[in-house]
Amino acid sequence: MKVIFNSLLGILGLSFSIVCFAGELIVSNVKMPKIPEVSRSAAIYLSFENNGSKDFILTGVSTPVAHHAMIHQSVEEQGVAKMKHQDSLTIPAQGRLEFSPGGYHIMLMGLDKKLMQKPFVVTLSFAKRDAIEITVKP
Ligand SMILES: [Cu+2]
Repeated sequence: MKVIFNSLLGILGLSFSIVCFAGELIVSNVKMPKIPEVSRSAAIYLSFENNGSKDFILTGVSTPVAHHAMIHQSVEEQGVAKMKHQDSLTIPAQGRLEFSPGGYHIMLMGLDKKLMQKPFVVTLSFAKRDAIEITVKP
């Protein structure tokens, strides 16, 4: 199984990561678009797939490479683009939740650019569940 997993990653070019949590929650398509040299903030996008019978409630994010990490939703109000902080988000049982440009994203602010030169860990916290760690490749 491990061999198959590794060879799949090879074929697909290591541009994403998959984490299985208790065989129920799958995190995939983890992406962080390139940011300008001077920028100290970045967005991360990913996909959640909940194959379990109970909701997962995402309650927070953290990473050692940023002073602040939070869950945001991009919205447009009266023609003005805004980002709204989300205290929690539900990944419904047998459902999906996509973080994508123009919608939900993990927002990193106050980046440490040195730490970001290598793959880094982002911890996702859930209500009543263990946290999981994903690896983001800059
Ligand atoms: Cu944001």
